[in-house]
Amino acid sequence: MVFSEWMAAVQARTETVLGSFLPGADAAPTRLHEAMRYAVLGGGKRVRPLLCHAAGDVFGADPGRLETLGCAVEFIHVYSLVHDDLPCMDDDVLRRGKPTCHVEYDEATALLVGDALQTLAFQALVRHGDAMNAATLVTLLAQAAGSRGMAGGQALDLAAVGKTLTVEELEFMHIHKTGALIRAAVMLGAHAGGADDKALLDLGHFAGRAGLLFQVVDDILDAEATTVTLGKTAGKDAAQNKPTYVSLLGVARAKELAAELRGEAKAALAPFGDRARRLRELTDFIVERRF
Ligand code: GRG
Repeated sequence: MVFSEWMAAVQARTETVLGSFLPGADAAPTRLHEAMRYAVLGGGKRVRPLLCHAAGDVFGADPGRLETLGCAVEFIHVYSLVHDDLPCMDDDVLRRGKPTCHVEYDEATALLVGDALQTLAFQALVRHGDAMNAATLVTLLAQAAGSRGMAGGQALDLAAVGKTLTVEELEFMHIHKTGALIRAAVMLGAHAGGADDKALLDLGHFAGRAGLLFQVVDDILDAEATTVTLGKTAGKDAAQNKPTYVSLLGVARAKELAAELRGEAKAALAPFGDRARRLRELTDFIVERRF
């Protein structure tokens, strides 16, 4: 199957499984459930579920299991987007080409949507787990989403507004804010396939490079793409005086850095040979995406 067909199939299946985990919009409390479905369904590239599937494929993991693990990470991701868009954080009105959750509903509902999606993620995560494995999976995702992962990265991001960071400080922030969840997606897929310690180490290295690559490309797109193409407000970083790879290095050097990270990510996949084909293709997709 060519990459575009594989990607479309995983995205479609992810949409179905996400929908099956979400309470129906007619179930009480209807406004909250409707808002959860609004935030999760019908948009997004589903990069994290794709990474989870691609990592699991390296070890022949059960696709049904990868579906639920990928959805668990996607629920955390969507919660982070909903909260990030709130006026007290990034204060945005457009996400995935439609009004942000708090604009379409209200701030309190958006806050609860994030809360409820976070707990739903863990419900999804343990659907297939036996007792011990479930503990491993829960620990992995909780650490990635928590104060030593994504939430901590977001705290650093908020504190960095208007400041000049060094490239090392920027990297530290993004390893947590964006990278931690990307890493979790890869590692959960690998765990589902029973990867051994050496393989987990190699994939962890890949995931670290891929997470930074994702962020560097995100910064370039924010500077170069339009709001219509992105489906979210373009030029936001500069407008908010946020340190980014583009503001620190300039577009040309940021593009060189992306090329270096792409090479390093793929080099980390060498031990897996052709079994890591989808991870290589996804690395290219992360660079070549238009939104
Ligand atoms: C609120 C705890 C908390 C964390 C928020 C991830 C995040 C932290 C904020 C999102 C803001 C942002 C633009 C982050 C940069 C990278 C990123 C996560 C972009 C959005 O991810 P995509 O491109 O989005 O995968 P889609 O819509 O395709 O799922």
